[in-house]
Amino acid sequence: MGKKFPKNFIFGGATAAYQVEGATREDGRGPCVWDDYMNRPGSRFNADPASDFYHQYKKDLELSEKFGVNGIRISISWTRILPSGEGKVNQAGIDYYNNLIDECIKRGVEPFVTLHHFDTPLPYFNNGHWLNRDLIDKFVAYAKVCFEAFGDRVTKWATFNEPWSIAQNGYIAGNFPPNETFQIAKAIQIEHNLMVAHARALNLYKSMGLSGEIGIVHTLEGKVAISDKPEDQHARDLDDAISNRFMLDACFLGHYSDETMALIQEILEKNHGTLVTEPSDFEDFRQAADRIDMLGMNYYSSHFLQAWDGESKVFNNSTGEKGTSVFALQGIGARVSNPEVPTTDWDWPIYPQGMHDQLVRIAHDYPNYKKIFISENGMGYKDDFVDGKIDDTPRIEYVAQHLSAILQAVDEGVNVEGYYIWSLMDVLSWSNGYNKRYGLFYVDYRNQQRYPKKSAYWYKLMAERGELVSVSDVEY
Ligand code: BGP
Repeated sequence: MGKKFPKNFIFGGATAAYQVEGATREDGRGPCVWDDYMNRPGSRFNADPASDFYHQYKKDLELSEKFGVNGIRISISWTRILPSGEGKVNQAGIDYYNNLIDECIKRGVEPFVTLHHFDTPLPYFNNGHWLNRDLIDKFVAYAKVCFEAFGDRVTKWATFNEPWSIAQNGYIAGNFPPNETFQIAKAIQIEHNLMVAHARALNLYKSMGLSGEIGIVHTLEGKVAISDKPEDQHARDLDDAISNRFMLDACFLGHYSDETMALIQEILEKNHGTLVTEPSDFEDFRQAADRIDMLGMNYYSSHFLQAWDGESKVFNNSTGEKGTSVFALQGIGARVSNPEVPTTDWDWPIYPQGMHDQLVRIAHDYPNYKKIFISENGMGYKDDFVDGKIDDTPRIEYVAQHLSAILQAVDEGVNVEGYYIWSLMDVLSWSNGYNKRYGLFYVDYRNQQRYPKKSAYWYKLMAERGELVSVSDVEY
């Protein structure tokens, strides 16, 4: 411990509109895909009131200020601004985000705003979602409304949160709407279409003469071969190509490299699919790659890959019953457990080395990157609430190990300017509900009271000292 953070490092907290706001039917908000999905028969939970951030944001920002949190990731709900996705702007939505952004600034908690964090307007979802290229234009038009309304005060923007999760979870793993499984070619097409939408929104921002920074948030999953066997190493390369490299190339090279395309083509051939692109996509990519200001990197886990010739099979552990996950994809590989690496109750390997390696990889493979923010990292945990206190020492240890990995990468020359813990307060988890908690602040969902966890006091100490502190330094 005791390692110093870079000067002006942001100690942030992350949220996403749908996971915190609640109030899904208030003040003229239109429906998004998740409203229907979470209210389907048999659903275990929904987004009302979630953490009631729509009404409680002042409380959360006051706590942020008190606990040294000087940055917050928020996202904008597209259908609060444009209830049917396009057309008439809903003034109440603009007012809400204006008030929220102003409150962030007043509290010294700098907002980092994501335009799309999974919550596509329902009509577009029903009309082909990101497989339908019409959605690209709709997204760029929505982005313009946001840049015009908030661009005078917001200086950190991300176009999308985790395109890979939209593609993988919705079309391969089947735990996000539309719950399709093993549609690997569709997932690749969606990744491409999202990269075009990202590039076009970024190019629009740059054409508007605004003074902030813009980039994208990718989840960068570490990929490690389980053995030295060439076939396991190839499985690693294939999984890395579809999960990480394909989209990083689009964002930072401005094209898909020959090596990346060879891996993607191999996956497409084994899954009898093709990728459709338009020549203008690559002009958009090229311009955006020249101008991207920052990368938001989300990191939770890495996967250990083994070659796999069989049929695809997936089981999603969405209840925290340890040891139940299965993930093997035809034409790619199987994600297997590594007995030397511990996992969370949700079977996510705890592997901070993977975070370091992904940071170094960005700097090495994409030397035109300018800066990286860790835009999400944290540990899902079934916190015990005892007499108003939550001792979440395992979370502190998880985060400390990851911060140490980041500082190691910084020592090796990678430019990381901030860390946004997932999550600021406890939030709704998309496919797990409310018992998988991540927050610095515990939310008692019965009455929306907030309680700072031990991790909040630890985070505060770190922000004050500007150095990594150990769990034993915290009094709680
Ligand atoms: C990321 C998302 C977040 C958040 C986080 C934790 O993929 O960007 O929105 O949900 O993962 O995931 P989960 O809630 O499934 O544990």
